[in-house]
Amino acid sequence: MNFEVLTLFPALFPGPLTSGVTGRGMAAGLISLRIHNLRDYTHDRHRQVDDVPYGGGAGMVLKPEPIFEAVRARVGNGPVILMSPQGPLLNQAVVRQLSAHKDLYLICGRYEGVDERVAAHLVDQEISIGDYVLTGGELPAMVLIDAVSRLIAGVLGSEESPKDESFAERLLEYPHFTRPAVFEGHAVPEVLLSGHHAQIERWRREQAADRTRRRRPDLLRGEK
Ligand code: 4HQ
Repeated sequence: MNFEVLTLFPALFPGPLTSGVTGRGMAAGLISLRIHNLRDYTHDRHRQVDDVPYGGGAGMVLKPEPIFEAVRARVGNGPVILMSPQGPLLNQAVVRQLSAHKDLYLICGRYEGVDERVAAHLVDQEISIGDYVLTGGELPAMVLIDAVSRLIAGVLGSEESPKDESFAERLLEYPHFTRPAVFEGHAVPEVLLSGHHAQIERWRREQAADRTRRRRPDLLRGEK
């Protein structure tokens, strides 16, 4: 899987992606990142990537030309994604769909946003990582890269590999415990020490269902 990232802050990458599972995946050649500085796609003396908004108002808007040029210079034909709070929320179903592509193009905006003609005429999908306002699309792009990367074959070790992703998309996880069996007077649930695999399975299924009902009823209604 190859991620092509368009950004005004290339130094932010690969950043946290070099650590842990994603770092290993990159070192193994299972994941690659290519970072493109949008300023390299300007042609004027000042290498201007932004301009004042038509109609007035505060802040600057990213100009369309460098973004169109950077995307049109692309090699693969994977979808072009704009990280934006205007898009549908990223969830595990979207992550799974994205993981089927060989290349993804991720546009990271800054300032007040990106000229609307980018979203309207260049981008295949807008994706938001949540209903809050960040200073740029780089952290959202890293979130997307992280979530997609762990679904690429070989990136997770066989031990870590999630057996049933469809299950994971509809329910919260059951609680996990490790040693010691009693910590500061708090004991691990008996059943987990019993070695009775069928009972453990059942307990975990019940716990996952209970927690989801209590904490995230929206998941059970299929809203996500
Ligand atoms: N942005 N999910 C980039 C976000 C955001 C989000 C705000 C995107 C600033 C320029 N992106 N603009 N939430 O907050 O994806």
